[in-house]
Amino acid sequence: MRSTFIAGVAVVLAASTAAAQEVTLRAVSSFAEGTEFSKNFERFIEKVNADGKGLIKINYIGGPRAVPPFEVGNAVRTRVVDIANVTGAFYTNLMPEADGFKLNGKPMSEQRKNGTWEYINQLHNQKLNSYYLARQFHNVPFHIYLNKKIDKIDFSGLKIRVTPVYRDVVEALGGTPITTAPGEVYTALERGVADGYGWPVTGIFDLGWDKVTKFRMEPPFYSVEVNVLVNLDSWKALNDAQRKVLTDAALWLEGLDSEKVAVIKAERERQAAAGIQALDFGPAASKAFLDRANDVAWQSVIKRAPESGPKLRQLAGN
Ligand code: 173
Repeated sequence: MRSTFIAGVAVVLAASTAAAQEVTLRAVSSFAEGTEFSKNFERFIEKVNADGKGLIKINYIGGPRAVPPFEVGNAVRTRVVDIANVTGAFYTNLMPEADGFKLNGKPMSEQRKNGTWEYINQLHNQKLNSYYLARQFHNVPFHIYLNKKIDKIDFSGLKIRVTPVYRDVVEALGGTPITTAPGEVYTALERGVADGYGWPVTGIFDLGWDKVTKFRMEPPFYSVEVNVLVNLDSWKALNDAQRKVLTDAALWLEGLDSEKVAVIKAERERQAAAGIQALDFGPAASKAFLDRANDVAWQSVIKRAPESGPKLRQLAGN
């Protein structure tokens, strides 16, 4: 009788200790739920919740309806949320050099070995009070999509929807940049407020933009970066086992980039089938565009971040 009672108490104690140790993190994405640039983050959450049972759980609040895209960086910084899926382009107000991450398209396995991850993590620690848990989509490029046909790579007279990703190159080529969140792109095109927009090669079908897009300009340029950031105080409050669940899932998430080769091929075919015409001006014009795009972006990053800009450029090696 007595030993049964003691065993019972021991079980209850063990259960309550485990329950007390399970931490719940609040998560948001800067992209709409279920769309291309949220999907893998959502898979990451499922994995953490499965692998971390009893230790750590992520409560996914959702996409831009929860926190506007350009405020997600600040929401992580101030611990309004614990973890976020967000591109550096959306928090350049807090970290101007975040605009330089698109200029490094090396696989994360390499960036984690050669000191790039560590340096970018330090920048996040200092400027965004956050931990740089993962970077996704290093092998997915951007394009400029247009509704007016051009006969050379020149945006004179065109209004083009941008974020910091495309602003400098659009201006350098004579276009008028208009900054909007992704959620406003459809209406801007439909109303003719914009004649085109910057966006990755993937994802234009998610919000129906294929219906308001005529051309995709070649060549592809830069490298998409969507990061998983954890508020630094939330990160420090975790124990080793909890951090391991997140870190293992982060490496797995980065590995999902290998799926993108096939996704990009399928997406280009789907765009062609939807009547979106590629505008290709040949190898010489493409090379000139890529050189210009690279130059103006680094100049802009280095001007706004004179210390970290050159260091990021050296790490990117371009
Ligand atoms: O165009 C954008 O909104 C943008 O900057 C971006 C960045 C990464 C992935 C998708 C879009």
